[in-house]
Amino acid sequence: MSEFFPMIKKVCYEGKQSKNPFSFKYYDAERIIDGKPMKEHLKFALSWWHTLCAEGGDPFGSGTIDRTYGGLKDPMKIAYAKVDAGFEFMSKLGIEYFCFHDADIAPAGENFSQTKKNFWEIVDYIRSKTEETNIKLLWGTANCFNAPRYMHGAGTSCNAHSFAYAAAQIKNALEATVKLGGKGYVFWGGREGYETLLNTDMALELDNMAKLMKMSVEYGRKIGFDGDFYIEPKPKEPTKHQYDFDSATVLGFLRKYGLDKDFKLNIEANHATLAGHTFEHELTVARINNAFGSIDANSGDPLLGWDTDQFPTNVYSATLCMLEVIRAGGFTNGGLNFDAKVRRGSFTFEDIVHAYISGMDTFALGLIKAYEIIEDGRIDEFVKKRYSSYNDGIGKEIRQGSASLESLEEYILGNDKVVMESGRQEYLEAVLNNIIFG
Ligand code: XUL
Ligand code: CO
Repeated sequence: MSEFFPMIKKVCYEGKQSKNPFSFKYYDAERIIDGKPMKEHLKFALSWWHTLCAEGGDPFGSGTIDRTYGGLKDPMKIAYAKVDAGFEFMSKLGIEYFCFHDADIAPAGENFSQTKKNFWEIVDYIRSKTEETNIKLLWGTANCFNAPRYMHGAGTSCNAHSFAYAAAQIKNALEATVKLGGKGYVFWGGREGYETLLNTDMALELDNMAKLMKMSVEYGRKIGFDGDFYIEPKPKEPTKHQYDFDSATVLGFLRKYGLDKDFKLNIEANHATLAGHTFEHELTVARINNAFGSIDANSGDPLLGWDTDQFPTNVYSATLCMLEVIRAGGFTNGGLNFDAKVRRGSFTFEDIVHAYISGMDTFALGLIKAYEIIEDGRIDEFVKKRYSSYNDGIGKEIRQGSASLESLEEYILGNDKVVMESGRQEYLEAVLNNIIFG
């Protein structure tokens, strides 16, 4: 079997003073933080599609990255090579999880039954690899957005035949998720939205999407899937309006259709940016609604308005993200999937190694700094104090639900001078800097 990443043996933690590019500076997998090794706090996962398949094409140019694994021509041989390369890479970096779309792991055949055969042949091969290693599936999904049959959507298509095809794909992807021991199954509505309301029956489309999700839950539970279903919010791209716009929109949808018991959210950093939110906003909305599930860790570019899926290197953002993860009680079935790809000009296998090391170190630092914020206590203490007027008196009555408009008017008639306090944003930002750089 060929070695695809000969530049590395095992990537180890060497500490921040190390200049070895093939070492972790902050990610020390076994270091115990708050009773758990770092690797369990972070649960890093490799994204099959970007890491093993992405060829660097963009709207203005074709691929720059050779993903033929040594010039292979037969798509099935390439699919096998991806498994070998993926497992070699994960073993060398100490990554214990991966995520896939059905379409990334095996090529489509001439008809559905051939596609299915190809898919299961590779799933079996992946399974043999998971048995030889400690690498597991984090989540699986079906790609119901690429093929022309999904031009009008999949679950929200105007064409029932497209809907049925998506259902058939999801059935197999779910079975594979179970077979590979995955505890998550993602719905990302890649074409679930509309371009113009002039040709769209929004009510029917949303009802149908919910039906597809219900069928998936029913089938998943029947075949022994006891993990979480996730929706991954994204506001635009590819359609002008995506139904899964952001966390709040998705929560409304899940509740309307009674799907909120089985579904949680898979929050992606750059999707939050595209929705006009911060990453931590989306995570907070998920957490306070008990819907925090998993994370697609990447970043966008503030100067570009599309989904650039870059590797995350922003320590501020990773810190605020990990603070939310800790507040949510940590990952259970979810983890940190690097839904990120190297830039078009970074076309060598070595670039993938640098990208993952940098992403993993960024989140390791984020985890360390998030715990420092908690231990420091200044920020939490400030927030607690900021709302202390709700601890007693009229505030307590409001909080407990015993106040009414009449009782509050009565109160105001006797106390109409409202004393205000500063929100101290600049002070809190200085505290954050002090902790991150201190
Ligand atoms: C697309 C995206 C997907 C999902 C899974 O923007 O993020 O790769 O993570 O379909
Ligand atoms: Co994603």
